[in-house]
Amino acid sequence: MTAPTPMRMVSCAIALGSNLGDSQSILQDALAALNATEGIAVLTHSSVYQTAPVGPPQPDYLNCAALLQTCLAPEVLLRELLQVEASFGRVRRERWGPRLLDLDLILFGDLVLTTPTLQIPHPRMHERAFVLVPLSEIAPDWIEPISGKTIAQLVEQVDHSGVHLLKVKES
Ligand code: PH2
Ligand code: MG
Ligand code: MG
Repeated sequence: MTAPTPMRMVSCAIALGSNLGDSQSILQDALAALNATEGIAVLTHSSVYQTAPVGPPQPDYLNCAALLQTCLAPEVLLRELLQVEASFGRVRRERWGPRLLDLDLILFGDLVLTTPTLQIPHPRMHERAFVLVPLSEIAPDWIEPISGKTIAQLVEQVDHSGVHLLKVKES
């Protein structure tokens, strides 16, 4: 008899955003939906921030970040994230346009991966205060594997002026 293969658990970081509908409830409910997904556990999440939109003119966003633990492969995790987005009624229209829920995979352990459908680390994480500010709250010491810099170092390099703390995380 062979011993069962132990499940390999990986820590991941995701960014959540919403600028349509009741964004605060959508972010909270999305975290619950992810935690209820097989193979995904939500370890922690950041406070919620109100952020100026990057891209075409549109309403401000609410953004937060979360750390997940998963036994899913990156592409499978991405599919689950897209499924949760769809379950919140997201319809994909213009790039960077307004959305009910956006779930972006930012970091997957120390993996560096480029496929036609997925790039890890997220290719624009370094320039996005709306990703780095929430993430620095929950994972300041995580090393982004391409730059070799911590999230705390990366967040120092971006302009925070459009990012405002809205709802402090209750512990
Ligand atoms: N997401 C985008 C485009 N622009 N701007 C803010 N402030 N927050 C976002 O989450 C965001 C954005 C595309 O995913
Ligand atoms: Mg996004
Ligand atoms: Mg997205």
